[in-house]
Amino acid sequence: MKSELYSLRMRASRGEKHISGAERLLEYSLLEDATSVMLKRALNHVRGKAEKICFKLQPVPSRQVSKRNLLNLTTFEVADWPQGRALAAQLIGNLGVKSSIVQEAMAQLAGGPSPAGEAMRGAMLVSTETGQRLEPDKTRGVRVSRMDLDKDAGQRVEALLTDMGLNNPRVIEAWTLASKVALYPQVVAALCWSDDPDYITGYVASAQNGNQRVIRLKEAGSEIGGRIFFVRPGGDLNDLISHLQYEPVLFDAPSH
Ligand code: PML
Repeated sequence: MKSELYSLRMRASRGEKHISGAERLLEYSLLEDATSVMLKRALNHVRGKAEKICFKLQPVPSRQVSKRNLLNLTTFEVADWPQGRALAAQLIGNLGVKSSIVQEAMAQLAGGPSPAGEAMRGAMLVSTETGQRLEPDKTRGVRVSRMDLDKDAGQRVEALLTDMGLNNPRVIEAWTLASKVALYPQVVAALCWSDDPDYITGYVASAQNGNQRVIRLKEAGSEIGGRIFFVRPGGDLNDLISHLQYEPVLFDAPSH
C-alpha cells in the first residue's frame, strides 16, 4: 500500500451488539500504535466482551484530503440529564428544527434506535421537514469515518483542551467527528450522547453554533446512546452519506 495517509477503522461486537468503534486517518508511521490503542479499547470495553473485532485499513491519497478547522467548543453545565436533554432540544430548536421533530427523534435515540431497541453503530439521519428516518440501514445507521487531527495541529489542539481540562482522546475524537458532520451544508445539527454506560456527556454540534457540549445528557449506567444528524430537505442523500463515510478531512484548531 503506497499512500501518504490511511483510513484505519475498528469495530468490535458480540453477536448483534455493538461494543466499540474507532476511526483514524493517519500516516503509515503511526499505524502500529493506533492499531494497538484500538485493540486495547476493544478488548477492555465497558460495554462488554467483544466476540469479533474487525480492522479495516485503506489507503487514502493525500491529494483527496481537505483541511478544515474544528468547530468552536463550549460546555454547558446542567444539574441532571433531564435538564441536559431539555437544553439539547432547545439548542437544536434554536437552529430552526421543529420541537415535535426534535422530541420524537430524541425519544427514538433514547429508546434504542435499532429495530431490536438497541444502540446502533452508526448515526440516525432525521429529516427536519418530516421527522422521518432517512438512513438506508436502520440496524447499522450511518458511520462517519476518514477524519482526524492534522499532524501539525495536535499540540495546538491539546494545549487548548488542557486549558479547558478536557485533553483526552474521547473529546478529541467526538469533536473531530462532529466537525466533519457539520461541514455538510444539508446537516442542520448533530446530537450525540455516548452508548458507554459510564460516560454521560454529549453534544449538539452545528456549523452555526459550534460544538456545544452538555455535561449530563443521559443516566449513568445506560447503554443506549448514539447520534442523530438532523438533515434539511433538498439535498442528495447519497451525496451526504458519501461525504460522511468517505470524504477525508484533517482538522486544525478552531479559527477563532
Ligand atoms: C462517544 O463516546 O462516542 C461520544 C462522546 C461525546 C462527548 C464527548 C465530549 O465529552 O465532548
